[in-house]
Amino acid sequence: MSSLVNQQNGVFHSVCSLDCPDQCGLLVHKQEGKIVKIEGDPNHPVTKGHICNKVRHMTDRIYDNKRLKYPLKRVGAKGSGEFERISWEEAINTISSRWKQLLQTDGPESILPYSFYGNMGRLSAEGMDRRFFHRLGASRLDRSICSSAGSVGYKYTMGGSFGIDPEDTIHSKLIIFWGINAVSTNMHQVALAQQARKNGAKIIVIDVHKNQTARFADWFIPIMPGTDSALALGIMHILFSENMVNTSFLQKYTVGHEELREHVVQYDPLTVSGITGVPVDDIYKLARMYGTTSPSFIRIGNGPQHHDNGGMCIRTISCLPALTGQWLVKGGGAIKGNGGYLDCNSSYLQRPDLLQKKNTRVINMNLLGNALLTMDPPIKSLYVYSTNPAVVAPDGNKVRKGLDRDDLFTVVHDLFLTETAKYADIVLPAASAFENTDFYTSYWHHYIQIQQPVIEKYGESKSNVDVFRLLAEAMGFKDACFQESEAEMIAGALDYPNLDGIEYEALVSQHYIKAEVKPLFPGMLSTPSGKIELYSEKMKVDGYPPLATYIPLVDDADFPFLFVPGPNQHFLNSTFSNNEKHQKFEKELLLHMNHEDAESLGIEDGDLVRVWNNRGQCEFKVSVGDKVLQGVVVTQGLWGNSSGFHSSGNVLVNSLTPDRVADMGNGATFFSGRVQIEKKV
Ligand SMILES: Nc1nc2c(c(=O)[nH]1)N[C@H]1C(S)=C(S)[C@@H](COP(=O)(O)OP(=O)(O)OC[C@H]3O[C@@H](n4cnc5c(=O)[nH]c(N)nc54)[C@H](O)[C@@H]3O)O[C@H]1N2
Ligand SMILES: Nc1nc2c(c(=O)[nH]1)N[C@H]1C(S)=C(S)[C@@H](COP(=O)(O)OP(=O)(O)OC[C@H]3O[C@@H](n4cnc5c(=O)[nH]c(N)nc54)[C@H](O)[C@@H]3O)O[C@H]1N2
Ligand code: SF4
Ligand SMILES: [Mo]
Repeated sequence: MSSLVNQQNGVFHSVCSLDCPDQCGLLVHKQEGKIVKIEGDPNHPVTKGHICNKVRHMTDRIYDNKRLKYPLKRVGAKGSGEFERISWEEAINTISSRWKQLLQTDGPESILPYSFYGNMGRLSAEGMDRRFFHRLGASRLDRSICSSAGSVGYKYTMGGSFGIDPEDTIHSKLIIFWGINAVSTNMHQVALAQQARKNGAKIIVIDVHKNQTARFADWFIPIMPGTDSALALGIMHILFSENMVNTSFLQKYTVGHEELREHVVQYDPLTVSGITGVPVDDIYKLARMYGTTSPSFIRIGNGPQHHDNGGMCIRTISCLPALTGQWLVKGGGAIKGNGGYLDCNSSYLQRPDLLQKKNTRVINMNLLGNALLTMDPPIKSLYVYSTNPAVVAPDGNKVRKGLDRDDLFTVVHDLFLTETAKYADIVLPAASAFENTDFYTSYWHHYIQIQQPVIEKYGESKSNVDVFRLLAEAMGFKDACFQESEAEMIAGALDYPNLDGIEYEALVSQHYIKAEVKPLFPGMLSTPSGKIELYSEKMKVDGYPPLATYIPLVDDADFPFLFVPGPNQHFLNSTFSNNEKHQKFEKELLLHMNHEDAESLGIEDGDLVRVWNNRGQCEFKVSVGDKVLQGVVVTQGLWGNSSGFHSSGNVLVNSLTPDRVADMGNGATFFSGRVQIEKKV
């Protein structure tokens, strides 16, 4: 195939491929075939030339000498990392012959694809791969590790992933970052908030950790993990009892406000304070600020939904803007996720028809350990791409034990020899996003963007699309869809009512195009009633309380601390955790602990501690202070054990996290685990 890469030196338009809401427009500088600099595209309407430090130093990752250049086969024990170079031909032959054999002996459902959004490109993440696995009839994966609990919860209230246009939030007068570490994870929302602040807006952060975002706020409200729905219900209690609700909005656009008014009587500030740890006076102050400031905007993060009660929690928070009628005010309302606006023609892209209506089993990605260890009939082959489950999936010891199974034939396609790849039989080198053609749809702003290859593929690496084309050919799949070019796939995916008027050629010449977004109100939501459902009959049918309700976390175990291991600033989940520069930026992994707790355990700042529960144990350096409430400990970042710093013990935080499934959407409960701690001697 002739190269599509522009051979010239120069500056090329690009887009950040990482799983980050901001989806920045980039300018990539190339000299003599190599990327020499990555900067923000100043003309991008939302990201405006500013990018994070991670991606400003992305060239270090692209040309990291640890990057995989050619296919490998395993020669040592699983997990040992001993591999030998092989050709692509041998790699594809090994995989396809093994799979053909499995089709005969165990059937296609013995093969499990396992992927996530390591590259957000729609073709890379849910294009040729889906076509291939549908045609194969493999087990299907429920990709529920990130935001599915909250998405389902939000949908019960609002009908789908639709919030306000973030560009409007410069008009907000009150901005609440609720369980989102936006300074690290959504920096352009912070930039917009900063602009709003110049016009007099106040910024509140509600979090379990006094992190960068909390320190940026005008007012930080610390809360006990998993109790946010109680706080939201307490706010509703005061809004109703002090008559700060917008009755005409409630009557016109909502269902169930009378039932809700009666229901929230039980969530009086004293009761709520006892649950949340937020002082009574602060609950009043917060409710009154929210009830009297307009426009008010809530940016709902991932924190509250990575809990046992995460779906209900987001369902509850998302009721708030309706009570004060904020959805009608420019800059008022909420954003949980905006993915619904940029839906594309996924039937075309993914071809579910190739399944031929076979009802193949669906496996929850959060239960990978269980699936590998106990599923009957068993999974005999695992194909991992664009994710690193040995580090990021919950109950990591179980996951790694599953990956260690001798009779499991594992293929991993990645840019690096990740902790997961070390368990593979065959490792395939992946091209970086800058080496591929793809299109990108943000789940926060309303722009759709295109990536065209800037550089030649590194070594012998290949894109996801190319690998699935090869596998389709080797498996003898003759369907025309496996021959389609990237341009054809993109054009087909864009053929969708949502994206009316957005064409492939236009994207190529303009780089980013804003989808035409109809205002949510006045209009019909996609809830059963077409209105905001404060009372949801559908929830009742689905077995949930129809009104927003505080449901305590599951009793995880009799250990004293709730363990909240979130992401950090300079990694993107586990991406960059293996790149030296990013490790240096991040310095080290700390366990944040309240000074009262530390004192009672005889632990001092800087001590090494052993942290354990019945799932596993880790070793961390402690930071003692006032950044977390008593009974809560927090770490940041999905580090690998080979990250090379102070601790010689295990630092894979997911060794400690539960693989219990959240209340909705089969979601993850990373932040609902309990641990015990002792000073290491
Ligand atoms: N720099 C960087 N950016 C990223 C990522 C990254 O790894 N690094 N990851 C990307 C991805 S995939 C995602 S999903 C997003 C996630 O980004 P966010 O939406 O910011 O989610 P988290 O960082 O998981 O958690 C947000 C905050 O919730 C807090 N929290 C935990 N439990 C609770 C609770 O019960 N109540 C409240 N109020 N707060 C709680 C945590 O302390 C944390 O500060 O970021 C994306 N962007
Ligand atoms: N303890 C704890 N665990 C968590 C979280 C947490 O907050 N706390 N967050 C959870 C969340 S929200 C998420 S979204 C998940 C994310 O977890 P993952 O989806 O596993 O994200 P990454 O760790 O960034 O791994 C992505 C991998 O994809 C590879 N990759 C990148 N581009 C391509 C490509 O084009 N092709 C192929 N084949 N590979 C590519 C990268 O090199 C990298 O190894 O982690 C979850 N795990
Ligand atoms: S990771 Fe997020 S903030 Fe950083 S460049 Fe990519 S989209 Fe922008
Ligand atoms: Mo995520």
